[in-house]
Amino acid sequence: MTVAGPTFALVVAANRLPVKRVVDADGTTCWQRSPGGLVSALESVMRGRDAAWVGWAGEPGPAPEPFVQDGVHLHPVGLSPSEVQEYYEGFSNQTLWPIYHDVTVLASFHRNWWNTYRAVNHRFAQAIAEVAAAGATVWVHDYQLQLVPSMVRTIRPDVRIGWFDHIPFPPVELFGRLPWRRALVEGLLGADFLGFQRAGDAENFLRACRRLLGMATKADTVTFTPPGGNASLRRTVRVGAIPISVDFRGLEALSRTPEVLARAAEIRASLGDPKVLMLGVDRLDYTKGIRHRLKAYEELLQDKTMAPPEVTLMQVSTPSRERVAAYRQLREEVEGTVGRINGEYSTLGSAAVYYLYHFYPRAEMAAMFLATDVMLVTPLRDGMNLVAKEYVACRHDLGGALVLSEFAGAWHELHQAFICNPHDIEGVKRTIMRAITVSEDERRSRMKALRKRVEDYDVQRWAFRYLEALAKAPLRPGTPGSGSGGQSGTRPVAT
Ligand code: GDG
Repeated sequence: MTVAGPTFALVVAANRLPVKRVVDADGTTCWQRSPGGLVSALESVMRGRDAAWVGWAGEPGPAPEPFVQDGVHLHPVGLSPSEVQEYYEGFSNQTLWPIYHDVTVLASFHRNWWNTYRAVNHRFAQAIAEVAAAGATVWVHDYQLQLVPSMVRTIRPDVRIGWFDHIPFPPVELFGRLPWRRALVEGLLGADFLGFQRAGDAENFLRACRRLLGMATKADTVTFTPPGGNASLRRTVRVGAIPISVDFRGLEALSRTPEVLARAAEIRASLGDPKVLMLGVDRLDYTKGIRHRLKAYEELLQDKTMAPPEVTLMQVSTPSRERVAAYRQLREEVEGTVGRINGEYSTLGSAAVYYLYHFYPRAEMAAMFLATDVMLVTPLRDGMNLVAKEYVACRHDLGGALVLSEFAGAWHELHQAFICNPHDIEGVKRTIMRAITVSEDERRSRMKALRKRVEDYDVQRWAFRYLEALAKAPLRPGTPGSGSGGQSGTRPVAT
């Protein structure tokens, strides 16, 4: 293979580049940092490294020329309109996303979507192979690119390959429904290390290897011979839970700025200085439990347990996947419910729900977090949920309370939150009331403990732990004799 352009020691690949193109009033275009959990997480990790990011620029059509933004080489992959529809909106978001989130809505299976998913994954693999330096580290992200690890390994056996799953990995009973389950598992097993948000996700993956493909697993490793390969190609892949986090110091510093502090006070004042301000911030996605949250709130208003202007709810819903029918339907339902609640319970000058279907700058988000008494994070299923950690990182005043679903990955670290099962509406109501009425001492000591966890384990630590695990795989970091060399002679560690 000829390598034409520059190459890099670290190559990150994700469906989307961390930027989007914006057109100014005078017609000039520029690239702006774009929203999303992955972008928030990786931004601080890539700055200052010899690194490239491979991804789709977000618009159908030929790939723009590679360019450099904030010191990172960005290498766009082009997708045609039909590929956007079949690979992204179709297979990724209407087949995999529902299956990986406990079939919160039904999944659709189409063979042409799968064929396009495979073709696009192959294009990503080729782009990665072009920009990876000899012996580079390649870090592939998320469910849209599950075939990329084995495709890269075929083209570039010299590189070290990791994959990180930002969303849950489903139980074998759900994963097994996919007609392409074998190809997906084999695609992932091209990696040296597979990282998941929760131990349960890693276990689900190992179970899929064993139960669906008859592979041998031992502790946190799976050993197998690649399809069509002979015994000499036998490989061992390690899996592990390395939960993602947030830029604690950056968020804390932002939320201490005089501008953000002043804006937080201004937000409260503009809402009529309620006694209790509650907040939800989510991509408008059916996995986030927005309907369940609104139902619990509506019942609390109905019961007369609370009423505006003393209490109000601000719901920020960031536009997401608007071309997928389930998302359009969700928007209609949420907006219908908000309209009904406001019609019934708002009074002149004080709304029961402030519903905001917008994307806000980071500083505005920090001000909203600071202004809030009770943060509602109630997903039905969520890989992690960065909003929960961001809220905690911004509360340097030890104010506020976090209501958190036990189905968010974040629950596994943030036990001092007010925990609820979003399906249990009575339970959600009780948890909200507890978060509102708990003593100040208890609320502050809970927030202190939450902040300690996120401060000790921030996004930089996450990236360090991930890259260390990738360098040592299939051995564990810290195992005597573990190195970052190839596979020969390495053995899985027993735990
Ligand atoms: C996936 C997994 C996992 C939202 N609205 C605005 C805004 N945001 C930011 C939040 C947060 C991010 O977007 C959303 O991250 P989440 O983690 O909540 O959710 P997903 O987008 O579903 O992310 C998830 C994540 O990947 C990372 O692994 O945690 O489980 O589903 O950072 O703050 N940011 C700004 N304005 C907004 O209006 N600036």
